[in-house]
Amino acid sequence: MSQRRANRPFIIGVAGGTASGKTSVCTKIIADLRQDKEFKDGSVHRFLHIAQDNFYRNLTSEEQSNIGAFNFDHPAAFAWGEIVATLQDLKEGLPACIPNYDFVTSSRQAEATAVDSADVILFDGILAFYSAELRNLYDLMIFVNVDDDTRLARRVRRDITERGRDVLQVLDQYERTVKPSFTQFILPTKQYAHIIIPRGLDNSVAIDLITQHIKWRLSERLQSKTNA
Ligand code: UZR
Repeated sequence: MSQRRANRPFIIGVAGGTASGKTSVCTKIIADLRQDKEFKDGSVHRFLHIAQDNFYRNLTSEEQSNIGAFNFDHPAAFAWGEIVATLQDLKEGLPACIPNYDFVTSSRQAEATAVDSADVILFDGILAFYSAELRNLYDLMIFVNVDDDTRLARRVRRDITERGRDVLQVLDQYERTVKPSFTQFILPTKQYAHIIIPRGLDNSVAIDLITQHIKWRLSERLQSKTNA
C-alpha cells in the first residue's frame, strides 16, 4: 500500500433513493473521466468508488433472529463512525479498509478490502447526505432523482436477480420500510445537493456537465500544484 498522496482528493457524495441508479451514475462519471486524454496520461488521476452499502453494520443476534422486521433503510442500520473515519482518512490521502457486505445473508464478510486514496473519490448511498460530518467532507453533492415507480420496478428486478429475494418479499419490504424511510430520511437530504439529476443515468446532458465540472476542478488543482 502506498503512503499519503500529495493532493487532497476531490470527494463527491452521491445520494438518492434505492435503485435510482447511484452506482451507475458513479461508474459513468469515472468512465467518462478516464476517456479524457488530459487525464489519461500524467498518471496523476486515479478514481475510487465506494458504496455506503458496504458499511451496513453487523446485526445483533436478536436482530438477526427477526430479520424480516429490521429496517435497512433507517440511519441506525449503518456504521456511521466507521464511514466518517474512512472518508476522513481518504480525504487526508491515507489508505483505508472498506468492509464487504453480503446482501444475501445481510452480514459482513470476514475480509475487508484495503484501498489507497485517489484523486477523485465517489461515495454513493441512500443516506450519503444524512450526516453533517460527511457533508462537510464532500466537494460536490449530487442527488439522483428518479420516479418512485421506476425505482420500485428496478428494485424488484435487482433484488430477485442479485440479492436472492422473491417478489413478495421485495414488495413487502418496500411498503413496510423502504418507502416510509425514503420519505422520512432520504428525501429531506435532497436540499443539500449542489446538483439534482432528474432521470438519473438517462440524463446524459447532466452527467456530461458534472464530468466537465470535475475536469475543470482537477485541472485547477493540477495548475496550482505546478505553480507552487
Ligand atoms: P441501494 N438492503 C437489503 O435489502 N438487505 C440488507 O441486508 C441491507 C440492505 C437494502 C435496503 C435498502 N433495504 O433499501 C437498499 N431494505 O438495500 C439500499 N429493505 O441499497 O442504495 O443499493 O438500493
